[in-house]
Amino acid sequence: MILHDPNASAALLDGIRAFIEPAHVRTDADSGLHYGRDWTRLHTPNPLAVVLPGNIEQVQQLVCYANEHRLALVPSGGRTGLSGAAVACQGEIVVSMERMNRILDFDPTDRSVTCEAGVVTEVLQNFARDRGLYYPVDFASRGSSQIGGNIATNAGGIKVIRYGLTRDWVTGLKVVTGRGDLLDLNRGLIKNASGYDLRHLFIGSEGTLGIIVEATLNLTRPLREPVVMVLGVPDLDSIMSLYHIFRNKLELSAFEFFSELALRHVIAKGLHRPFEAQTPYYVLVEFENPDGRHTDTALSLFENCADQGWLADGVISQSQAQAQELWRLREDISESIAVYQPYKNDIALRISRVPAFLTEADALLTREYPDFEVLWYGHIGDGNLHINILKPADLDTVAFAAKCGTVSEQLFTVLQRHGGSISAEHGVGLLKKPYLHYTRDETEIGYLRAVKQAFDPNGIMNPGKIFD
Ligand code: 2HG
Ligand code: ZN
Repeated sequence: MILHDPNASAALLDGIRAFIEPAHVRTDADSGLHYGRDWTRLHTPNPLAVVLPGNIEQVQQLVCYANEHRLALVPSGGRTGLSGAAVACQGEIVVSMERMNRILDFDPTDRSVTCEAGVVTEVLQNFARDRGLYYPVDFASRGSSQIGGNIATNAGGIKVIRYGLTRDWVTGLKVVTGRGDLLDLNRGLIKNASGYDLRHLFIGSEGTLGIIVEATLNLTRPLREPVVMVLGVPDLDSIMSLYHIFRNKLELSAFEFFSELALRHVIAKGLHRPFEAQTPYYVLVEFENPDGRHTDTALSLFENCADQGWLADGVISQSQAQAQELWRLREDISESIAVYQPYKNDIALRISRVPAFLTEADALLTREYPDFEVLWYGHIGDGNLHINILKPADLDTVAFAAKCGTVSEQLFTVLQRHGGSISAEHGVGLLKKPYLHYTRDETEIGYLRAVKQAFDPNGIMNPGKIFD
């Protein structure tokens, strides 16, 4: 229970200023707005304060103080999340990791790097690249998202088909639990069969168990001369046929899709069509092609698929610059539609279930939203679909959210029947909380609550996120 008395807030914040420099305990409206929300825009930020600790000791002191005074804390990274997990709309204290942004250690033998939680993803990627290595967890918000936030949502992105999720790269974590204890989890070990691996509880915990303060991450060798193909596809079934055939013949580092309706939004922002033909769907395939060694295979796959009627047109990148341009057709979609306040779905299925689900979901959405613009895109090679429903200009936000909420129940009923998850990579946060039971049954949620209770007995860590 959070016992927050507004009249006492000034004194409480002064208490924090005793161990964190006053300049880093902010209460101005701009900071509240800036740090009090993520990329979702449904909730109005209303934090009590924004605190920017500079080291682990200050984080620990803050958590202990919050326990003593029953203050709610919202851990905050780059705030690029899409589920409202970093939103502070109930007088919480935002704990921004922004100042804890140092890369602390690099070991070429271990091929690992240790950094503070506030390191921006792209900074880490560049750090690895400068040492001839690669941090392969990648997504459009790489320029702002932070490692701590990535870990807290188990971020996925565009290379999962080859490299897995954030979870697969974390070999060590330092966390301050909701009790204020500092845990040093797994310490970079590859093998460690010494009981429960608490590191994995914190990965994807969305700030509800404690605060991630430091991480050790594996690096790998960079992709060798990656090549990108964009293919124009007539229907959803053909996408799956392409997936099978391309995956069997090439080692893919990405297999993404987007619809013509989605493409139109990035074209409107100034990008060029990949080729003249317009098809209902497009697939983006990426694979390594050192010395052009797989070009012939890719071209013959293209011919075969065209003969089968699975694709109508396509393009293959001739340079890294062109590959990046083609990537933008997919990566820029989310930002290009933000102005329409889309209702976002980020669902996951086993790949074998994707075709049947797609058919049912497509029929449902066409029936229920005949007048709404529904955009399909995502990491279909991972079984991860982003279904975005754009708000019609003449519909107010509340009515739109209500309608989308109703259809979500129907959509998630279908998803549940196919054994899917209501979130693949964006997390539950506030937005998907009402639907968690479609993915986790009550018994399992009971265990989640027990875990929360063990790490955060006073319920101060990001209360109201994932479940109540
Ligand atoms: C992406 O894959 C991001 O582009 C955002 O996960 C997805 O906008 C979305 O729904
Ligand atoms: Zn995504």
